[in-house]
Amino acid sequence: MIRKEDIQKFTQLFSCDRIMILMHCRPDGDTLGTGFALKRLLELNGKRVTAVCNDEVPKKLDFFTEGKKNLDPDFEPETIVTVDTATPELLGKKYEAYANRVWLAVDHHATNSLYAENTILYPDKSSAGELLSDLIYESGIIYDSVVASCLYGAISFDTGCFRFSNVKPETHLAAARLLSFDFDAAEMNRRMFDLAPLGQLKVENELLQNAELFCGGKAVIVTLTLDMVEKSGAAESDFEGLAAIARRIEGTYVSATLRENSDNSVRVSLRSECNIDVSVIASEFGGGGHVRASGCTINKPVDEVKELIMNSVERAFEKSEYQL
Ligand SMILES: [Mn+2]
Repeated sequence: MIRKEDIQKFTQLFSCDRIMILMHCRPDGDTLGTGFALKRLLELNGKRVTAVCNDEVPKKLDFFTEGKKNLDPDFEPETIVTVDTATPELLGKKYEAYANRVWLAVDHHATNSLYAENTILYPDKSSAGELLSDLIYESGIIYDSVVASCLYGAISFDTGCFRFSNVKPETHLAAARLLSFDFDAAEMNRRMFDLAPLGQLKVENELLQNAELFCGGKAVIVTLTLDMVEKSGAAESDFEGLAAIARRIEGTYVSATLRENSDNSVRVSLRSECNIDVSVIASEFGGGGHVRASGCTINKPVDEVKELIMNSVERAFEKSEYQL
């Protein structure tokens, strides 16, 4: 259920104009799907809308943007909205400066720093897509199959195709409503979860070759170096879903996926399949996220980062009576 005051805030957006929708950097399916669903919905209501993002749209997600790679503003906005973006930093260098002008944030991250003038925040929702879908439904606003397909894609992305523990009965109810519109959900899921360039599949294979178990086999760490990316011939953006690979290893409860960036920092993605809260580990290094999925960026060489993360995960296991 959506709170009354949030419905009010949301419907107030329809009396605004020249709206800029900001999505988080390194865009994923949730921020893109939610952003473009909202763009379409506002346009159906006669608004001028521009949807922007600091980084390029990954090829496998460009069906959300009708093939558009670079999302730059079309005009100077009057009203600014963010979707799926917990902190100003996540807007990226180009758009960080807009953070103090955000009128509305629509988000599902418990770590949202409340930087916006108004925040519609539901940490129980699987995705920003599910939240926006509920907002639209409970506001009684008419929408079309484009809005529905974008929202469905957003929910599917953040739930790993409805397989993660963030899926609730309400998630399926929202998806069911969206599926009553005419769009090809199966093809969308195939693009997001099955298809990959050969170069990427080869790198994923290599990633498993360097997998290292620790904490007595209960945790695993894998590393993607710049060298591996270069040799693969695949695009940078092809490697967004890597965190899903290590967590498949049987017997492990926590996984860490390290990715070397070109500025010598290392992006760390953490996943937990037990009661260990990986957002605590990520926040030790200035990051954040969810209990079972979080991340941080560390400005140190990859070997040092590996040791830091392994120590931190080990401490987390020592502290908690972990259970599935
Ligand atoms: Mn999300």
